[in-house]
Amino acid sequence: MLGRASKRGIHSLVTALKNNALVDIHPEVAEALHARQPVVALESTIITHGMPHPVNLETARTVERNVRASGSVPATIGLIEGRVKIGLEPHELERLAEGKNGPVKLSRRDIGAAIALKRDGGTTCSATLVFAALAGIKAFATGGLGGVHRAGQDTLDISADLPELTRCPVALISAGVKSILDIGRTLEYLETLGVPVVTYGQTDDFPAFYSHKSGFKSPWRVDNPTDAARIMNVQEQLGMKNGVIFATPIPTKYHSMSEAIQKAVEDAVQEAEENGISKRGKEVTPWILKRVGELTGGKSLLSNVALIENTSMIGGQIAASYARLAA
Ligand code: PSU
Ligand code: MN
Repeated sequence: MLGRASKRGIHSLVTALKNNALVDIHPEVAEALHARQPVVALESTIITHGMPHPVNLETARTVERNVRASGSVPATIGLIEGRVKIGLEPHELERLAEGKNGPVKLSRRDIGAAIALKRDGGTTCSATLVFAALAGIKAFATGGLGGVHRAGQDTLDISADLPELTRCPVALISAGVKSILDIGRTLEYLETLGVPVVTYGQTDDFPAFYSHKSGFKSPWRVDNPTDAARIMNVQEQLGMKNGVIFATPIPTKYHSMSEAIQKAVEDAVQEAEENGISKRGKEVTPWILKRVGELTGGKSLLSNVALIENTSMIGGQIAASYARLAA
């Protein structure tokens, strides 16, 4: 149950954000939050750095439609000329997708600078979580969460997405983490951080993005939106400030492709190591994704689109269930 004080809190926060010089909440999103209707945040790095044009734009639109179809309001988050947009207008979505103004990839550390220097930007999971939490949005659907990179124990390349989930009480719905990462260490690190990991349907395994199986078990599993929403609700009632990961396996139709894609992932990761790309910080993930796309003749992109179409649908259902529970 949301106490009266926290309901008032959301109302005044929405009003404050509407008047804030830095953040624009789309009127439809502000209205939904005010009325405590379900809202699903969507990230924009997948648009600016994760997929080629025009597939990125088509996918961003489809994902918004899926959220609507499941009874929630979509809020794609991004930076336009230094203003944070919680809910993008169609022309803003196009601008980010076309990359006209050189959008940067934003994690938490980049937020202050990118706003101050009036940049366009795509928000990664970490930056999207920051703004979703700020606006009081409870669910966020994406494709793949970042994680501990291979040899991350030496390079310390661990995505800012992981610690962000300790600070933001938001449910993140993704198809797990990509097998370009060290999945075992990613799960260990999430345990250390105290971030709950829950597989949503299909399997007890923690899914590996292009594949429904990683060989690692998730600590928890649910099979419907109501149970997912109840986990969120318990954390909320206890005043816990961390989020929760609902790891949603790619649809069965795409399982048969996963082996070929996995082979390409291994090749791309090796190339990245040999060419020194694996030392180039935030460029690593986009580079490997692009290379896997080339090596699979576009198959990985098809899978990527399918899995985010799925997580957006399920994210919408979970947000709708949560809104009913919290009412
Ligand atoms: N997974 C994808 N496409 C993406 C990303 C992940 O399939 O574009 C993005 C997400 O925004 C994620 C970010 O938060 O990559 C992680 O980047 P890094 O590994 O640099 O932390
Ligand atoms: Mn990194």
